[in-house]
Amino acid sequence: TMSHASSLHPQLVQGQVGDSFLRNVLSSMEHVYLNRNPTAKAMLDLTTDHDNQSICYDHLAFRTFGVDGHGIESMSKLFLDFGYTQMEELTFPKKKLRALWFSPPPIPNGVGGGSGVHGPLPRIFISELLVHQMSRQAQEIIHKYVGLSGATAGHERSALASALGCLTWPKPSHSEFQQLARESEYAAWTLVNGYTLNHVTISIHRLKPPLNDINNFNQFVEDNGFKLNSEGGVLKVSPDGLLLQSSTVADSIPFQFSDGFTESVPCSYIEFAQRLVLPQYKHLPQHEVEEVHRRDGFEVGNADKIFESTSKDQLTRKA
Ligand code: OOG
Ligand code: NI
Repeated sequence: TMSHASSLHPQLVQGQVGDSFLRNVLSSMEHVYLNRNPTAKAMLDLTTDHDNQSICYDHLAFRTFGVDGHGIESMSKLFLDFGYTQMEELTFPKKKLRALWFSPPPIPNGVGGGSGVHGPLPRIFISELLVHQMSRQAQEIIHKYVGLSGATAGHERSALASALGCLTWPKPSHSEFQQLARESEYAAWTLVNGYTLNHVTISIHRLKPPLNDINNFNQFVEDNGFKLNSEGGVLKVSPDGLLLQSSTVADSIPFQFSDGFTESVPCSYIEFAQRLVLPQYKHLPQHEVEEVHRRDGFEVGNADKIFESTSKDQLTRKA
């Protein structure tokens, strides 16, 4: 079958038109995210204030239900259409999740020149719940909402929903939310947040000193009164020692369930990533080091703990 990307005009995919459209979509997603998540907004503002800093996003992340076209592919389509490349798979058997990440198109379109979504195009991390591995009860709830969404092809409108900040399915009842949360907090999160941005990640190594060191940055976050996800330790380090990540604990937002009950539910968080220079480029003078010389990709062990940024344990944790 013909790939989706090839059906678009090459100039749209690789030229100014496509680049500017994609950035407009990302900007709307970011707008929804910043309006709902005061911690993320404050951290971006504080980082920008530091020496008139321009910020680069390392990656953006989304969550999905892996069933009937509503999984990773429902969200990845947009990015593949605009020149992204699918990269490695990550699996999380205990959490019943899998993820794929997508690499941005090569320069010049990837560069941007501005800050945030107007800077270098970010990597994209999309995960999905392995719905068929859930209990029958949980599967029934998920199939109900995904089915209602499917009736109006909601999975083909994931980017639109994300940019608008709305769900592609009706609001669930409080008991359905709780039922899912008992089995998988990821499932419950996805039921009430849908395709909205799960987090954006600030590229720490691209900041000015001293905040270009993630330990200094973590201190900066805590000095400003924000709580970091402490699961497995605040700093998550890949086995090769080259990918360092940390994240805040998600903000919460009041959610009105279909039965009229209103309760606050976890929303989104902000992540920080420092990618160190690969051993084969260690000799390069610092001013010649570019993103391609650094550790790329993601790490299962780090990601497994970062997922916990929206968990009840982390949200209710005292200091
Ligand atoms: C994604 C957690 C993993 C990373 O950078 O490894 C992650 C999520 O919470 O949906 O963000
Ligand atoms: Ni992330």
